[in-house]
Amino acid sequence: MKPEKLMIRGVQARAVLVPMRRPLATSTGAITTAPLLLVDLQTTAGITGRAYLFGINGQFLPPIAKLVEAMGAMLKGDAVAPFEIERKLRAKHTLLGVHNIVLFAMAGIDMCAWDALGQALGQPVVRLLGGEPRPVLAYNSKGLGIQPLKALVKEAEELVAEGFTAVKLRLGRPKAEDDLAALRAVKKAIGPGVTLMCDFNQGLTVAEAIRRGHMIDDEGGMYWIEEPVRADDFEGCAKVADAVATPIQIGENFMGPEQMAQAIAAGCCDYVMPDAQRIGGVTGWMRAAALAQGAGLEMSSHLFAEASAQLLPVTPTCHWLEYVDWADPILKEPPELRKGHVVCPSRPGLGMTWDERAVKKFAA
Ligand code: SMN
Ligand code: MG
Repeated sequence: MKPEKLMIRGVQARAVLVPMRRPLATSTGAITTAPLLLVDLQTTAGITGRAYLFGINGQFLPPIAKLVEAMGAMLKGDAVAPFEIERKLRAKHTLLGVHNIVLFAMAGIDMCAWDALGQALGQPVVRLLGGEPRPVLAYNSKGLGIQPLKALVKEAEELVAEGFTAVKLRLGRPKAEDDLAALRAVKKAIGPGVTLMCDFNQGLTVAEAIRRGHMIDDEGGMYWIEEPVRADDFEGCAKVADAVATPIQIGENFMGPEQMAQAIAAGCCDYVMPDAQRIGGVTGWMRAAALAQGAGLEMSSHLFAEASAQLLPVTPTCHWLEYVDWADPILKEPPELRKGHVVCPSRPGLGMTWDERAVKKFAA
């Protein structure tokens, strides 16, 4: 099939609330179900491009769905050409602001468009981008939320037993010494051979982040400290990165490559981890990957294991894939794991098809 024949017929969005096997408590609250928006982009050739968005909270899904569908109507009859789609949607939303949920909706459509192109060419997205499918090193990020130590230790052992060589612990308890106790308990449970990251989910002030950062430095053995302060406080985060020896990781809240460029210019982190939805889909990711390459910063992914498995192999400073299984129940073929890696499938497109029975069951 010639991709130039591929035109957009319409876009639909369906909300699902998928139960999580391991609820996740962060410093900003607990997530017990995965609120996903399933986006289907229909083309004239009968191919449907598919992607999902993560809504954080089920109540946020309807407004994102409305935006996705409004954008779909603007694109009716246009070619499935991600750069052209991006140009048009950015122009149409300039005065509203290409930010936050506008950007999420655009990213959903972008990922669908790349998926449809991959299906039309019979190739996985990684090959469309010039790469080859290969397994990507992953950390198990499904749990280790803020919870009592006994449950934390048990979960740490279970997550490592799934074959991973790295796990991520959520921190940001009211008292620093309670974070330290959690860190020590998990470190002891996983042993010295397993890499440990931690994530404060923006929970600290700059002064407190420096204090807890020094505590973590003194303790030793922490691979990165993620989002210690408010996500858009690049100046504050730069102070933390200067003061603390443990590498600072941010990026899941970069709103497009433009904001990532600002963060890099502020010198506020040692590593970056864009999120396929916030960075602007496949298109935004590739631009972010060039920024990370230029700055010499290792780049990891945030959530979206399926799309990230296609994107990290073509990321010059490829670092870690964040693995969660939250979309597994609604996927016919969930990501395959191999020795602590996520396999990049060679199925066409992003390789996701919905399990319609499960979609019906979990419909919001
Ligand atoms: C996170 C973000 C959003 C939802 C769940 C968890 C967390 C992470 O910051 O990095 O995994
Ligand atoms: Mg995080």
